Amino acid sequence: MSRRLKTCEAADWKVCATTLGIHTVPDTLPPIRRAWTRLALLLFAFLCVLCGHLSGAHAARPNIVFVLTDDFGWGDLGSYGGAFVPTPNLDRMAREGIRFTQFYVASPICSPSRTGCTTGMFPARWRITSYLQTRKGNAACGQADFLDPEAPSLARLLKASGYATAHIGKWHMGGGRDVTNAPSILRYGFDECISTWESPNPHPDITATNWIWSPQDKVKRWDRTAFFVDQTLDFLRRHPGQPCYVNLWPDDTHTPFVPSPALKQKYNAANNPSGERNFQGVLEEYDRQMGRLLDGLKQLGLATNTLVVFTGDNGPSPTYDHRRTAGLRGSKLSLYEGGIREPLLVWWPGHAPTGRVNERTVLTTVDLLPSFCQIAGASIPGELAAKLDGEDLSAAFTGGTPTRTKPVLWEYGRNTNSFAYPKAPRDRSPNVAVREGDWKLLLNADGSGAELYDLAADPKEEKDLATERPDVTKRLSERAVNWRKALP
Ligand SMILES: [Ca+2]
Repeated sequence: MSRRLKTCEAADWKVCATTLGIHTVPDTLPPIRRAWTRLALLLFAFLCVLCGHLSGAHAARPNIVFVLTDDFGWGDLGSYGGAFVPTPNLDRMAREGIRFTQFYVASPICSPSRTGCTTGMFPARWRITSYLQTRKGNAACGQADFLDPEAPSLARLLKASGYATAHIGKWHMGGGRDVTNAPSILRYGFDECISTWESPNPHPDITATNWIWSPQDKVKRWDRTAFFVDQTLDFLRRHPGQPCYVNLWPDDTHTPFVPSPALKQKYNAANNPSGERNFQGVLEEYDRQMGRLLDGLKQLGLATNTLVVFTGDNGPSPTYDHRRTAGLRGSKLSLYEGGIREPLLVWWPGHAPTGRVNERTVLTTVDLLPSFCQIAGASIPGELAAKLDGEDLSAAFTGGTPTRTKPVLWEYGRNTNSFAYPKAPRDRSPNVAVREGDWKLLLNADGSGAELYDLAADPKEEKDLATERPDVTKRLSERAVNWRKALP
């Protein structure tokens, strides 16, 4: 009966009456009793739906589609000043929703960044501080081979509250290369999954070989995001009357850049998997697919009850002379802003205001778990809530400008042998950082090499204030070093 009632909350009262079994009242009952039973079910269905509307339950359980783009740049989007190619679809998303300018990911590289999205915790707490690779490589980095399936999981919490859940796209929190014992993605709270070679669940149509892509793949590299968008829309179509949570995590715009033959010709691109012309073709197609996603939601009648959140997992590589970071210092693999500050677009017609730019709220991917749970009406057990590094800033998704109360902390890499990146000296950061208010401090794990920046005045991190403001430097250094010492 409880499953039937949940369906009732999301359906109109006629559907609800059907769900409750109005058409299956036994014919063996006397006619009078049959009529009274049907009338009672109709009345009950009407009251169920009325109560759902009055309590806000109907509107409070939207679908959530979380788009995590691979290796994306602040300067890739037109709405953030990018000029590589027109990005009309993602710019439309910004015009029809909210664009954030102070959004951060949990790490400047895939695996720990994704761990932050999944767990609502700083990824170093789960011993993931770089990209997950071979077992030998992971050991050299002092990190785990995969995300502990006992770690908190956003999808698991949403599933427990009645959501249908799917992971579609790159995973990179375990599996691939010689790590053959990583738990299935389904262990992390997903009903369904489709993934790439860096996962325990590679889809055969995109993994003909044990590598990012192959010419033998049934779905070609340049059609892969379209494939993931199709799968996302299909999942939503197959779950009418049930709220859905979908990780749509494409592996564009990660190298190798392999545009379609037509786009390769349009941009006169050579066979250069990291070339700018190749990137232009990939970005144009990626933007087109994001438009297909939004249009598909409208065609399914789901646009006003689906929250779409678009961002990237870490900064770009290559940066093409920092045009892809819009001049921010750093890149992928760096704790300077170019590695961790990402575009964030929130599209939720009828709920999020149009054309809003939020320049005040400092939001991070570890805040997504508590914020999405709040929006979905999913409860977080108290013991788990106390462990989270993120906080509920869901008011920002409907146009508010909440102020965070917790600092943001990062660790990237555990030793200098494994982390001699990026190669450009000016982009290579210390490996621990903290942001508190407008201050950002970076330093080495042993407390040396502190650099202090006032991001409100100096977002490009050009003027180190560590010696000018010893009070702030001392306070934040102690905070960051003590945090680092407490990590497993
Ligand atoms: Ca990435």
